[in-house]
Parts: sequence; structure tokens; C-alpha cells
Amino acid sequence: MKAKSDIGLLGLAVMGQNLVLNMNDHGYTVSVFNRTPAKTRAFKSGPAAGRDSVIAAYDLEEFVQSLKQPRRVMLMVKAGHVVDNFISMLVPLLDPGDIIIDGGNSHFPDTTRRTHDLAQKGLLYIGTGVSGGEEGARHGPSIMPGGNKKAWPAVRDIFRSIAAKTPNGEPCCDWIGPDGAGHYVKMIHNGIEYGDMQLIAETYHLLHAGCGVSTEELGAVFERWNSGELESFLIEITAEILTVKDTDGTPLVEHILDAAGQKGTGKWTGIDALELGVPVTLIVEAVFSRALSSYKSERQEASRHFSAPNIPFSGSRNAFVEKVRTALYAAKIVSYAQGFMQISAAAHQNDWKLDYGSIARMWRAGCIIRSRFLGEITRAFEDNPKLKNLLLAPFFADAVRKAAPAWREVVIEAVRLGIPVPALSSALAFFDGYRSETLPANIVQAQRDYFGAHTYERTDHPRGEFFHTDWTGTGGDVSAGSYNA
Ligand code: NBP
Repeated sequence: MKAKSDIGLLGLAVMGQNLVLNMNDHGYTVSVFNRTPAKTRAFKSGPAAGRDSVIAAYDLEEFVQSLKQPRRVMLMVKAGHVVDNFISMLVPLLDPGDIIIDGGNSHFPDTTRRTHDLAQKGLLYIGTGVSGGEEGARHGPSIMPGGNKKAWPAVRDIFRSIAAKTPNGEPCCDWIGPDGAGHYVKMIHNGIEYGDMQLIAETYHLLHAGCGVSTEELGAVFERWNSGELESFLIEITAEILTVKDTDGTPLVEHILDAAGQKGTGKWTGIDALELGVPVTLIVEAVFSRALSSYKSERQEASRHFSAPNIPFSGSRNAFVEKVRTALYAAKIVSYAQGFMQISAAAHQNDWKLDYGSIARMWRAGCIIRSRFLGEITRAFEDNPKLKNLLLAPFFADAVRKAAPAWREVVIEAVRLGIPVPALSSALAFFDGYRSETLPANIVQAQRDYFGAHTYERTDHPRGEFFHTDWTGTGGDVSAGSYNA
């Protein structure tokens, strides 16, 4: 077969098929391959029917030989060992300088490992986050590539042409950084997505179960919110979801079991945050909230033992709805501040030079967390590329300062009514901790020194000088090593 395809895409499930059609719409000839040939046949005679420049291959060697050099092979398969298996089958078929791209949700350490292993073999590897689900893949996803930068010039035009565009027309795709940096940023994107979804769910629960606002009314509330500073894909779809009726005419959401699933990227974000020692409380609360929701039968049993406080909501519902909107906005700022703290800590640890404003721009359209608000984040990092924390950017500092009184009232009211708002309240606790010059960690240090001779630093001595006290008069002079695990 004469090599004529610009790129090959391996893995024809929902993401792969839609990316192929997107690439083909942008003028690229695409070869396709899938483990199960019947799916390739169904794609070629179905969604890709009539597209002569989508070339179906039923043998891996034939697929590879159909590609122009340097060959670009993009994997859109299940993350994990499936990616390693395909890489090991592709390696003998490829030539030095050829490129393998993994567009699935791979865990970033795997991408780092694969980038280095393939570089040893003269092959260039890219691990890229692709966000936006089916619709994004078809009409413009957010694409976050990282890995071997030598491969970037060869895929740049394809990726940037198929990517979503910001309202200013900029592609939501740029080079992120080396190793697993692209998949790392996608992982944080997914973590933030967990946080955004949880925050929205909490505002729904508080207003519906706590204040008696009907699902239909809430549909209109979310629609209104979507025309202001909260404008985002997730608010928009929530407004729509709340208006959908079941066959009996009642809101469909009221029939959906309250047990949330997860595929692991939020968990990875949380585990990595713990490893890095970054207080990403809100994303972790969102992951744990899904976990708690899955204890459905145990919660049903517990609900028979513990009733909610029998205190009805009093006050103006309309005024409270506005306070909840304000609280949601403030908590969302904290969530993104935490996400960027984590990216910055990972960049520091791995020696990645990342452009935070550009990362926010890549999320501005095409992906699940797309929102107006991300434009402000890009501006904050462009105004001050050395910005320590989003909360310290003048725009966000001002927004949180103004929102704080309503945010506190909302959390207090939720606690009074017995409606759990773990993300809204942990975001507030984080904010209060972050803005506090003094925290009770002196007590923790004293306790650690008391029981384990772990030592402490003093306020009246330079940092790095460690002291130990014989608190009971019966301990010795020997202290434990002063290091942080
Ligand atoms: P899936 O994640 O369902 O993967 C389907 C593909 O993996 C098919 O080509 C399938 O081949 C192949 N595959 C599987 Br499953 N097990 C295999 C095995 N043991 N050996 C060889 N091939 C195997 O598809 P997707 O939802 O399109 O997602 C593709 C990637 O993109 C994943 O990493 C996913 O996490 C990521 N992603 C998904 C979304 C989304 O919204 N779905 C969004 C963003 C990223 P077969 O047809 O022969 O079974």
C-alpha cells in the first residue's frame, strides 16, 4: 500500500472515532485500526462512510505502512497495560523519528516512563490529555500534549486545527512540558472537574432539600447563573438536566439513584496531592463525597437512627439563592487556586517549566470545565507570571473578599439545616487557614515533641533551628531526626 495517511488512529471507541472524523474534516487523511476488526468495519461503513481519506486497516503492519514518514500513530485505547501492549507491538514496525501519541487518560508516571523508554529506541513519544468527551472529540477538544518536545512540530498543526477555540479564536492546545506533564495537567483538569461537579451538586441539595426550591425552579436558577460570572459548561448542562422529565412528567433527576461512580482520575489527583503535601482539600472532598454516596444501603439504615435537625429554613429564599451563588463562585475560586498550587508543586518537583496562563487557556473551551472564569485565570497569570497563588491575584482576591460574608452565611445555614456541604465548607476552611497568619500547628508540634521527641521550631529563632523539651521531666535529651515525610 502506498503510504499516504497523515496520521494513524488506533482505538475506535467513542473518542477515537470522533477524533478521526474531526481530523478528517480538517483535511487530514487518517488510517484507522482497532483490536476488534468488526468495529473498524462498522466505523468505515457507518460514521466514516463515503470518506475516502479515512483508510481502514485490519492488520497492524498494514496500518503502520499506510502512514507518511515520520509516522504519527495516536492511541485512543483503555489506559494501562493496553497502551504498553500496543507500544510493544508498534515498536518493531516503526523507524527512528516516528511518533507514538497516547491520547487516553494514562497515569502521568506511565507517560514519563514510556517517553524515556521510547527515546532510548529513537522513537518520539507524546502523552496528551484530550478532554471534552464525545462532543469535544468530534467538534473540538481541549488537547494537552507533553512528552518528547522533538515530536511537537510534527503534530502541532494537526492538534491545533482540531482543537476547540477560545472566544478569541486561540486553539485550546499548546505544548505543556516534558515527561508526563500533559497527562499531569489533564489529571488536575479531571480533579477540578470533580470539585466543580460536587460544588454544583451541593448547591442543588441545599436549595432543594434545605430550602424547598423545586427542581423546576432550580433549572431556571442555574440558567440565570449561567449568564453571569459562573457561566460554564457544567452549570449549563445542570440547568438543562433539571428540566428533563421522566415518563410520568416528574423531573428525571429525582429518579436517579444517588450513588456516584468514578473512573480514578480524581483519586489520582488526591493521591498525588498527598504525595506532594499540597492541601487540595476540595478535590479530595469531592472524591470522598462520591465514595460516601456509594454507601447507599448503609446510609438508608443510618437515616433511621439519626434524623435531620427539625429546623425549617426561614428567611428570604430569593436572597438566599443569591448568597448560594456567591458561595459557589468563591469556593470555585478556591478549587482552582488549589489545582494550580498542585500543578506548581509538581512542576517544581519534576523541574517542568510550565505556563500557567496557557494551561488555563487550554481549558477555556472544548473541555468539561470550560468557563468564562478561566479567561480571568489566564489574565491573572499573564499579568503576573510569578503569581504565587490565584487567591493573591487582585481580581480573585477582590472577588473572594466580597463573597466571604455570604459564603459564611451559606455554610452556617447548611450546618444548621443538616445538609452536608463538604466542598463548600472545606473550601471556606481552606480559605480561613490560608489567610491566617497563625494556625494551631504549634500545639501539634508540641504534642509531637512530647510523645516522640520530634522537635519544634520557635517563633523567636530562625527557621531551621530545632528544639526539644523534656516535657515531663522524665524524658532524655535525645530527639528524633527533623525531616518531613
Ligand atoms: P475505551 O476507554 O472504552 O477504550 C476502548 C478501546 O480500547 C477500544 O479500541 C478497545 O478495543 C480497546 N481495548 C480495550 Br477496552 N481493551 C483492550 C485490550 N485488552 N487490548 C486491546 N485493545 C483494547 O474508549 P474511549 O471511551 O473512547 O476512551 C479512549 C481513551 O480516552 C481512554 O483512555 C479514556 O480514558 C480516554 N478518554 C475518554 C473520554 C470519554 O469521554 N469517553 C474522555 C477523555 C478521555 P476493542 O474495540 O477491540 O474492544
